[in-house]
Amino acid sequence: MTVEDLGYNGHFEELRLKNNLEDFGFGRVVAEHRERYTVQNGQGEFEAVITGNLRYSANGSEDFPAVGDWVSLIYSDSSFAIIHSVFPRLSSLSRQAVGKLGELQIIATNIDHALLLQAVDRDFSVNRIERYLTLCNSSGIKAIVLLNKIDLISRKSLEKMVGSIHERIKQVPIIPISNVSKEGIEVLDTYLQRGKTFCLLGSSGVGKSSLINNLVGEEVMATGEINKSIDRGKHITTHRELLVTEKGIFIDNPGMREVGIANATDGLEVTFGTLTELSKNCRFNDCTHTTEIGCAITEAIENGEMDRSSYENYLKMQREKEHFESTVAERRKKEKDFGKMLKKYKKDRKSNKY
Ligand SMILES: Nc1nc2c(ncn2[C@@H]2O[C@H](COP(=O)(O)OP(=O)(O)OP(=O)(O)O)[C@@H](O)[C@H]2O)c(=O)[nH]1
Ligand SMILES: [Mg+2]
Ligand SMILES: [Zn+2]
Repeated sequence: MTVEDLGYNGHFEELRLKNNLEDFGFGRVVAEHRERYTVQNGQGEFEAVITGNLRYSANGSEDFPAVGDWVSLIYSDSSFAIIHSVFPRLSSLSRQAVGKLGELQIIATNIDHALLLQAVDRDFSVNRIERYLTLCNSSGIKAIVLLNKIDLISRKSLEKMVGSIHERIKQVPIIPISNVSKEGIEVLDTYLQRGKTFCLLGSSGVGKSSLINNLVGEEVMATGEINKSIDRGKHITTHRELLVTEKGIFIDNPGMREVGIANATDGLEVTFGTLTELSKNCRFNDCTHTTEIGCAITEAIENGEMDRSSYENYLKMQREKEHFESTVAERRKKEKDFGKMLKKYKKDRKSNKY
């Protein structure tokens, strides 16, 4: 395996030289288990931990290595290494960390394409596709929607589904596929490329790992059915894993139940392009598109020119984004106030007030 097969390219080489990292080894993070990382350098895999310096200088979870990252390494022996630094990321897919309001969780980094999977039998939701798209768009990651398990429904139902996505989502390829009949796989194949990174996203049981097996032609990933009533909350895939193949680099993920919007800078604007365009005609610059008179969006909905569910989905995510941002701002303020207090205390102590 070469580093190019792993996704290395001129851009990362430039970063490596610019940051004076010639004396270090380097590799890509292929798995993470609670701050222990598996790094592949083209020759083999290494178990790795981060330097104390990297840990203490980290401002948040986003400064820690994530699956997909290129990192510089200090080898300690043939199977262990220390991660010295994380290369600046080309892209990073993140969401609101589950149960930790105002915190980001990085899903994976340096992704070229996201493969957004939904199963047509019980998982289908255009709202959720828009949600995943927003995550992708806020990081400039191109997305492909894959409607899986089409062997389970009629042609007619499939056409209806594809139509309902097209009504709300433009400019994103939608490929109906089946891991059972293998339909659509050759269409997906045309998007794949050796050395490019594809991140598979979707709920548990939609067939992410099955698709990887199908593309690779062997059972490299565990797959299966989980009895929802007995094993609530379980996943077949339990951790993120980056897999290098002839057809491309695939990042398999455990199914997600929550896709919380975090810092969706531009993500919403891009996902809801029609709505954003329309909003330029609103009477007020700070229109919230809810109760204002002269709102071009509410007007377009009344006229049937704009999809109401899409608009409601937009508002919901916009609120989440604002909530995330205000929580972050509040925390920053607290930290700043604490810093000020500490400074004052030190000053007062110097002048012997205590
Ligand atoms: N009928 C049908 N079943 C499929 C298809 N693809 C996958 N399955 C089945 O769906 C179940 C779940 O597949 P997985 O590949 O494990 O799903 P996953 O998305 O990786 O799930 P997690 O790892 O839990 O996130 C398995 O029983 C697969 O055999 C398909 O195209 N058609
Ligand atoms: Mg899986
Ligand atoms: Zn408006």
